[in-house]
Amino acid sequence: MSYWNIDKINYIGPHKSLKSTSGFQYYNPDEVIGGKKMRDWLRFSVAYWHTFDQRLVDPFGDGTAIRPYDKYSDPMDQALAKVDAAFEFYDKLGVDFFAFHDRDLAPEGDTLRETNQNLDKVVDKIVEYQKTTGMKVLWNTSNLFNNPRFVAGAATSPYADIFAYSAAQLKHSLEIGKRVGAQNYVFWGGREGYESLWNTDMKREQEHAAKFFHLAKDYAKEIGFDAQMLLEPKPKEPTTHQYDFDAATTIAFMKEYNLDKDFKLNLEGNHANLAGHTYQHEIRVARDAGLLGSLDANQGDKLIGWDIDEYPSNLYETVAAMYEVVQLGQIGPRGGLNFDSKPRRSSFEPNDLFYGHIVGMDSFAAGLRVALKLKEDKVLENLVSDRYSSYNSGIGAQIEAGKVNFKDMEDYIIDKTQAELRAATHSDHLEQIKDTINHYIVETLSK
Ligand code: XUL
Ligand code: CO
Repeated sequence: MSYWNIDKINYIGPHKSLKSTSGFQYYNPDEVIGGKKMRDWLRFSVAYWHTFDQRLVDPFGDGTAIRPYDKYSDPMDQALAKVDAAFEFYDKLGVDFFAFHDRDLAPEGDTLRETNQNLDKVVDKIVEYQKTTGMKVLWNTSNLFNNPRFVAGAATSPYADIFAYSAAQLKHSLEIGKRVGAQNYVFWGGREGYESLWNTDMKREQEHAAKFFHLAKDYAKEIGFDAQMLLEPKPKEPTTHQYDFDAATTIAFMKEYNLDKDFKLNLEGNHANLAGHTYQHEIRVARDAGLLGSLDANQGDKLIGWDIDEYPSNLYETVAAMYEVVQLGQIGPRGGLNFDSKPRRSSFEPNDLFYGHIVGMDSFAAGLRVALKLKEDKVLENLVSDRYSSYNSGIGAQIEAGKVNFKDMEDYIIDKTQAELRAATHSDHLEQIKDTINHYIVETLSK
């Protein structure tokens, strides 16, 4: 039986049609560019929660989504049917990876024991599918935020029983990660933050979070689950203040609690925007720290201002993100682009899930093509190295080598005139840079 009324999505190449079709115009999975197949550069992943579970609710209304497994009213029957639908979806879309939370897959029981039993049945079915399809798990994670028990946090809950429950739930999720061969394991601390500082012992909560992460990585090692551990920053939503605010804050936390050897970052476009940053900024911060792990692909909307998780379509942003990736040579040691994205509430038909992934995958494939061309032509590389060239010799080289102190620099500079100092600076011609990038986007994609 077929769940999705659409043919397999193939690469059709650009210019066959200017109108979006059910095919990729830029994503050609086996084409080698920049020394690697596109599928290996991009490592696209489908997010189980947004694709198969999300009903397209918003704060003002019920879900509008029509899904092909809606006819199953028993939650376990539906959970098992969703696995069939999911694997047909992956095949038709032509992706190699998927990602999931424990709670995406199966309904909760009354006790954790019952919940784990439900989950194991669905995971059994997933493992069988993996054997025949070769589908890989980019990452799995534990949903420690949805149930009311997590009202005040999971690892940072003031209630010790909730910490213990979270640890036990996570334990099982790590075991599942091992069974499905997940390449990474993500922690997004949905409720790990505070609503108000008046009733919060912030230091104690952060120590508890660090303890939780240490216990998690120790248990993963103990059971031989060899995934790259990742923390996913987000500044707010759902709590007023999330502890893993952005890349820089999370890196400081990782260093303070000695987690930076075992953990890296999973960065998301819309989260970056909520923190007042660009996606490129967050990726650069992680790249510079050697801590880029993986990417959640989505975009926000400045006019809406909350976490709407739109499918990426903004080429300028995908070029900027892929520029960072191309400079690094990879997304992360085992990273990929996971579509933590959903259709708008008004795009409620099943095939909108395909159209969303098509625009997302093609936007990142286009971004990759442009970024590689910028790199090949050394457009920005030359510009940046020229901008700092005064450090290559003379006083600049002495500063970098630590050979001069404040007194030496005073001696060097004290009699230079206003005009001489002005001549030491140069216009950035930023408008020209942006014009050049526009040309690269248009030209690269019209070839
Ligand atoms: C929430 C979010 C999550 C994480 C995984 O904003 O991004 O879906 O990616 O829990
Ligand atoms: Co995410």
